[in-house]
Amino acid sequence: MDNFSFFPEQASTMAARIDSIYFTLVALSILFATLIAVFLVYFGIRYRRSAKTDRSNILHESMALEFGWSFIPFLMAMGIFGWSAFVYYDINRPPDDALEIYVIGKQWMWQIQHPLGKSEINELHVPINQPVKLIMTSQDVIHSFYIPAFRLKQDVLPGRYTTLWFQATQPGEYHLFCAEYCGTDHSQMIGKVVAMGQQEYERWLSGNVASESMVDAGKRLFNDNGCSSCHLASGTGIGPALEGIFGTEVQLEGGGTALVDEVYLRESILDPQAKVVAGHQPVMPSYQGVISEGGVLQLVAYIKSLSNTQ
Ligand code: HEC
Ligand SMILES: [Cu+2]
Repeated sequence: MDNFSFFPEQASTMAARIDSIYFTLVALSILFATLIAVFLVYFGIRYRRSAKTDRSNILHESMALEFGWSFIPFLMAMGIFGWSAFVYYDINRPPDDALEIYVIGKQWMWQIQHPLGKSEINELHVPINQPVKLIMTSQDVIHSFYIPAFRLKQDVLPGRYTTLWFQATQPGEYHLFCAEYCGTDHSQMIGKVVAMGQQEYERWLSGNVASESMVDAGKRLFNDNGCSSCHLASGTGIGPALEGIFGTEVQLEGGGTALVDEVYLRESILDPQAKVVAGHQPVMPSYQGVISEGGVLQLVAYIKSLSNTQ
């Protein structure tokens, strides 16, 4: 408990912005609670039954008062709404140049996969002063990825990808908690985020285990599972070519379009019949139960790499 604090240090670019909203709300609440309490006591004493206070000239209506106590709180509420919405918007828009790291939550641990192949359990190493985007999913129940020092928290859901982005500002080790009750050992589902300088991070990334990058692993799965026999780069196979599709809109059978993002790719692999590409037969087999969530992430990374032509 010695390193537990109610106000952890502010270690991300979002932290100070969120704290300002928080402290403003607390200050306003204290202000109004105090005002009401003081007037309550003051009037209670002043107009108590035995007091000889002047009770003539009772005020029955006042447009100015009505207007004032409706309009001023309204402005305050809208101000807080606008301010919070502004911050919320930024929290939900990862910058395009963010470093992408994949996270899988499972009972009861966090599995982290770095694009260049390094993977870790219950630890997340990130560089400071660079936006990092986490693409997260769960293998079983709902978890929640929570880093108090960054003031950020995002649910991690089975069957979906959610994202969380941040930019760490100081090197250090920070608590990582699962913030959604997820079963017996939920309280043990803890880890740490290690933020380090760019060079240290590079060194850490390239250190020991020369494992396969996510793209390479995805490419291997793509060949091993027969994807490559239907999805030919030439587009002449049974399935559509996957080159360059990421980030585009595809036409669907029966009208409509879909944006090709991580969620769409995952669905195309696990539930191919959910959205059938126009001009194709629904003949792709489902890989539900065949390829793990980790494998799907690697395939997604590989298919994304087919669209990186710069
Ligand atoms: C039997 C042939 C076949 C195999 C094997 C196959 N697919 Fe497909 N795939 C298709 C067809 C046909 C479509 C188009 C119809 C549809 O959307 O279901 C498709 C669609 C897709 C799409 C959507 C493409 C788009 O343009 O929107 C993706 C992504 C995809 N497959 C990935 C894979 C991956 C990854 C594998 C291997 C794990 C795989 N496929 C294995 C035939 C196949
Ligand atoms: Cu959990």
